[in-house]
Amino acid sequence: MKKVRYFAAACVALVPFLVTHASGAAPVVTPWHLDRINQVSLPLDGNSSMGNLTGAGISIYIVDTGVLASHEQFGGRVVAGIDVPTENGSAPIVPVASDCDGHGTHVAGLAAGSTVGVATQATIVSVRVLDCSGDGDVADVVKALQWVRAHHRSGTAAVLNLSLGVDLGDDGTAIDHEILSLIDEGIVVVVAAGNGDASGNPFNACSIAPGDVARALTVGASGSSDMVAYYSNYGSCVDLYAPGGDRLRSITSSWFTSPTAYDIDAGTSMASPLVAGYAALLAQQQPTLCTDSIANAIVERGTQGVLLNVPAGSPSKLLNINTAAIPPTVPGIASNVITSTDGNSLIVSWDKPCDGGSPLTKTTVSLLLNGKVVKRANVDANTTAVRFSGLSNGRTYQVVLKSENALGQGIATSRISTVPVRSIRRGQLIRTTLLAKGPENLSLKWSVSSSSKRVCTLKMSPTRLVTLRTGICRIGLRQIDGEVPVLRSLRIAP
Ligand SMILES: [Ca+2]
Ligand SMILES: [Ca+2]
Repeated sequence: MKKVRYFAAACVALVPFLVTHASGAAPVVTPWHLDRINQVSLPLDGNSSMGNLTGAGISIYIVDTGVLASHEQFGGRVVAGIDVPTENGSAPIVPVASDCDGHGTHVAGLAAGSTVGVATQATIVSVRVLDCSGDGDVADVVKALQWVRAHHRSGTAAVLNLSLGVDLGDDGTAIDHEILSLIDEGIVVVVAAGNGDASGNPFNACSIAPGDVARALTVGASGSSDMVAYYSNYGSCVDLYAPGGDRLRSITSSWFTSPTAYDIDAGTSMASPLVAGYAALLAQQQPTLCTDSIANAIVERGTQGVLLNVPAGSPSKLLNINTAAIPPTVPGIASNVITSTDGNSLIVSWDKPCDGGSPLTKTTVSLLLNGKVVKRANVDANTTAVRFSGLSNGRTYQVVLKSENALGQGIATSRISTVPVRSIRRGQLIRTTLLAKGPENLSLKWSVSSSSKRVCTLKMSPTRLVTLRTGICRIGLRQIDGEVPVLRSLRIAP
């Protein structure tokens, strides 16, 4: 057994969860890992069909060593996302976010390869956090996950796979924090449970990040005879098992050495992307579902009682591809809530939440001052901005949003502090940051609206500036995918 352990410059170990590796295996027509998960019990029936769903239109973010985009399994479906090691200057590779290790290409193949993967038409977004030696550190993973959050278009279903992890004590909570915000943002997050310690002894998956995140799908590994794999971490943080291979039979998938290369690996790294592929199928079928609905359905549908040697405290559930419709729920919570000031008004804008599978009927926006609701607006499902007028200059308010569908009211957002209400005088020079406020860690960019008619001019090069009436300007703020923040001063022209 070859145990691969990677060390970051900061002496924090980020471990791709892979236990064995052998190259040169030929592609197989019916991989056992796919054959197994579309049926309830052994023996294998030789059928690996996933039905009519393919994951088409759904992005799966593969946070790993990169992905060989030209591999025949991907048919041009790989999008180069962020490449943190190259950005850090440590290991430039061409093309960007390609793979010089192999792990990420193998994992991506299992999630979305055309014959070795589950979601055969999903889009793969390569998010490279580990370099050619498989080294990476927590800060790089955090940076990559923040990039994913900005890149993801709110309100569209997506999936993220992390076949790596770190001890919670090695600043793993920093990764957990980002994972939770991705789930809130509408991304189904699937993570590997891990392959035990340096000596190969499995341990409780609750002691690694992000395997310990309850709302993530944490996946253990099983072998070809349905035995829980000898290396697989265990415990209550494991949600379900999926084929990851063992000493008898490993998992065949795409490899980075050429567009026609394959290899066999075993590990929870291989089990996790099978679940990610399944999540993409469900997301394609019901793209407005909230992420927790998809995650819960995947766990509930796991086949109970077929696994052997299940460790005490671990669930006896094996991945089972079941594409029945998922019942609708109440809506999720709005994201990207932005507040901007306009004279004695506040403008609140947001991105629509997941509707839970039943159309939104209304959104209620409450404005609070000193903890008391002072104004409330009920708007229809398609409205994503409201104006509150007649407010007190210099005061900071709070907003709370809650959406509703036929099943009832969703959970309210937390109380979000607004910018202070501020009158803008002609000729005043003011920093744009004082006029509007968006979510933390998100990039904000400004541009000038063509309707500004030179009433408002910008000193630097920021955003959308819309004339409200002569001499007074309204600021519109929009998050731009992957852009660097541009927050400058603007001048309100006479
Ligand atoms: Ca089968
Ligand atoms: Ca979980």
